[in-house]
Amino acid sequence: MFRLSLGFTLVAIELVLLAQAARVVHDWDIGYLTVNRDGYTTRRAIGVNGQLPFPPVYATKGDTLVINVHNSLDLPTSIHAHGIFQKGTNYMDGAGLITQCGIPPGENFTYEINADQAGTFWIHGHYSHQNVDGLRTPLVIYDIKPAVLEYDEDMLIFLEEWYPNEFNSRMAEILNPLVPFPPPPSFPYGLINGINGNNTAPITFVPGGKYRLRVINMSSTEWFKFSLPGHQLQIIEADGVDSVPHTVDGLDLGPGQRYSVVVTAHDTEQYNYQYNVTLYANFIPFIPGMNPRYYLGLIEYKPGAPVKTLTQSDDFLTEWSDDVVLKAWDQQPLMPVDKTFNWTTGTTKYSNNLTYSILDDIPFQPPLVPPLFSAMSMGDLALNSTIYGPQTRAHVLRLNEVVEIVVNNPSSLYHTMHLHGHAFQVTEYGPSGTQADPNAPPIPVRKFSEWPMRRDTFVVPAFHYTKVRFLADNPGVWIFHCHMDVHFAMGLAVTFVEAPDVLQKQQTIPQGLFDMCHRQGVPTWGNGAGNAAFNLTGLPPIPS
Ligand SMILES: *[C@@H]1O[C@H](CO)[C@@H](O)[C@H](O)[C@H]1NC(C)=O
Ligand SMILES: *[C@@H]1O[C@H](CO)[C@@H](O)[C@H](O)[C@H]1NC(C)=O
Ligand SMILES: *[C@@H]1O[C@H](CO)[C@@H](O)[C@H](O)[C@H]1NC(C)=O
Ligand SMILES: *[C@@H]1O[C@H](CO)[C@@H](O)[C@H](O)[C@H]1NC(C)=O
Ligand SMILES: *[C@@H]1O[C@H](CO)[C@@H](O)[C@H](O)[C@H]1NC(C)=O
Ligand SMILES: *[C@@H]1O[C@H](CO)[C@@H](O)[C@H](O)[C@H]1NC(C)=O
Ligand SMILES: *[C@@H]1O[C@H](CO)[C@@H](O)[C@H](O)[C@H]1NC(C)=O
Ligand SMILES: *[C@@H]1O[C@H](CO)[C@@H](O)[C@H](O)[C@H]1NC(C)=O
Ligand SMILES: [Cu+2]
Repeated sequence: MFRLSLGFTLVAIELVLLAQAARVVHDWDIGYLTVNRDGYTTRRAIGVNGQLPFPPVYATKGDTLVINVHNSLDLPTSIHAHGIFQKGTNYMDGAGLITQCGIPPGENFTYEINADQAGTFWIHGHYSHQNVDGLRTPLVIYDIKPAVLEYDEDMLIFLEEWYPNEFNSRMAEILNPLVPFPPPPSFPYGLINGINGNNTAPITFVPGGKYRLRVINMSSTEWFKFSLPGHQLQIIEADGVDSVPHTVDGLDLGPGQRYSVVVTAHDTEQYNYQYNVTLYANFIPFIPGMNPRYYLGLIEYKPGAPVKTLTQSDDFLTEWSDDVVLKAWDQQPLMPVDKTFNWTTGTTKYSNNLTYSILDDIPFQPPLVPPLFSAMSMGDLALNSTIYGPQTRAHVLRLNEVVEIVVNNPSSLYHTMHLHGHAFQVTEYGPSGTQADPNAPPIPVRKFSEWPMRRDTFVVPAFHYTKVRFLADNPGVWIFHCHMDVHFAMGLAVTFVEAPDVLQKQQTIPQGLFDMCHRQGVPTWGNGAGNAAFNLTGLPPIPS
């Protein structure tokens, strides 16, 4: 386990840490290696400095994270700190082809990321879905003030799915017009803290101890449930936002989501217990031994003590982690809406026989010029969304307007939506479309009660809509995309261009980012096609 002993001396620590805002430096040589992670398949993967998993990154609020990336791959790469707002540093967001060109093979780029927020985050590749092949790691930023609940130890539990083949070959199969959609699943195995889920080392509990478990879903497609039968989980954080403590039996995490829970150990060391990680796909049928997959790990009070096995029903979801039940610890009230987007997701085969996913009428594709460079170079025209090119799905926002998004999902697929640079107030879930099973119980409308919880990644379950709001207080270009990489690759994304007029005055893109584009022949001036004004000649045609 990865752990840090905190003790009860948080106030003293706070004083020391304030005086010591540090530069936390990591050198990452990102390259291919051949590994067997799940105990079944040996395959090529993406690791760092010759190893996988990447080591977790730890910092303290106020620090600057310095990640010096050397790209030893044969394709461009980039890294994104998921959940970090990048206020004033949009160009460090790492969104490939949105805020930067990729780092070319053989070259270096140094990310400087301000750790202005505390909580549980992760860093992952954001170019060509390299995250799915291994380029992902937890990012924990310790707070300088006491947590919502006291605890003795801080532990990380990061969950990943691991496929037998590389993302691009799986994607080629999914997009192959000759393979019916959806293709037969190549169901992955589950990794817990970077290794085969059934081989993960026991978690040690001391009687009466209190433990903060930071559970991170770094998956790309599959979902996870996490529970610790015989113990209760008190949620105190979701996606880097503190919550009013809320007790649940288990967590249900979508790709990209994180929770911190505080668990109080039993008073005796009479028994050991098991935690249960379930990896499942809700969009394909039950397949015995495959979907779902279960992993049981030991909670060890005393080596050799009998294990108290407690089976739990699949229905613990009645007490699952639910965004509209959680309340924000800072008691921020619901923000009044200025602008609403009401979008409906869809996945269909187009006339070119390829399957695309859409959020907003047209499948997203990056334009020729990364839209951050268009926003910075086009003067007043940057306020007109047309210049970014239709497939960028750019929506220009005014500074400080409150935007409501309704994502309707009238299908049996699930989506997990993530916006860079922001956390949403999650306000409502309800029914969308007609459920495939006529005997299924009707889906109720569920609304927040007070102080809507904020998080940077929310789920839109099958046949549901989800409503969220965010404040456009972060000038920059921010992609809003499904965090299920297959859907993102098929086009399920839009781009928010937030206050480009303010952005132009406030920020300067470092020279290294211009150089990176130029060396790849990508223009850093002009509209989405690298031309003046509204001339978009040169962009690929929109699929129809
Ligand atoms: C490039 O990055 C690697 C790994 O992060 C580092 O070891 C090397 O010193 C860097 N080279 C330069 C020229 O910055
Ligand atoms: C993890 O994320 C994946 C992909 O977004 C999602 O399908 C899965 O449900 C998530 N699991 C958990 C436990 O949240
Ligand atoms: C993990 O171990 C449990 C308990 O022994 C077993 O039921 C389960 O099938 C194993 N999971 C995998 C994926 O091998
Ligand atoms: C593990 O949890 C799943 C629900 O996610 C449940 O179906 C399964 O029975 C549990 N396994 C055990 C041994 O409790
Ligand atoms: C969104 O639009 C659909 C029709 O396209 C409509 O049925 C639904 O009520 C709208 N939702 C909201 C919240 O406006
Ligand atoms: C799409 O597939 C159909 C059926 O296989 C075929 O008739 C048609 O020519 C294909 N269209 C294109 C653009 O390839
Ligand atoms: C953006 O430019 C287009 C093309 O010139 C024009 O039709 C449209 O009215 C402009 N939109 C705004 C909001 O100015
Ligand atoms: C539009 O851009 C294309 C490609 O850069 C260029 O060839 C063409 O002359 C431009 N058209 C106009 C009217 O400027
Ligand atoms: Cu999706």
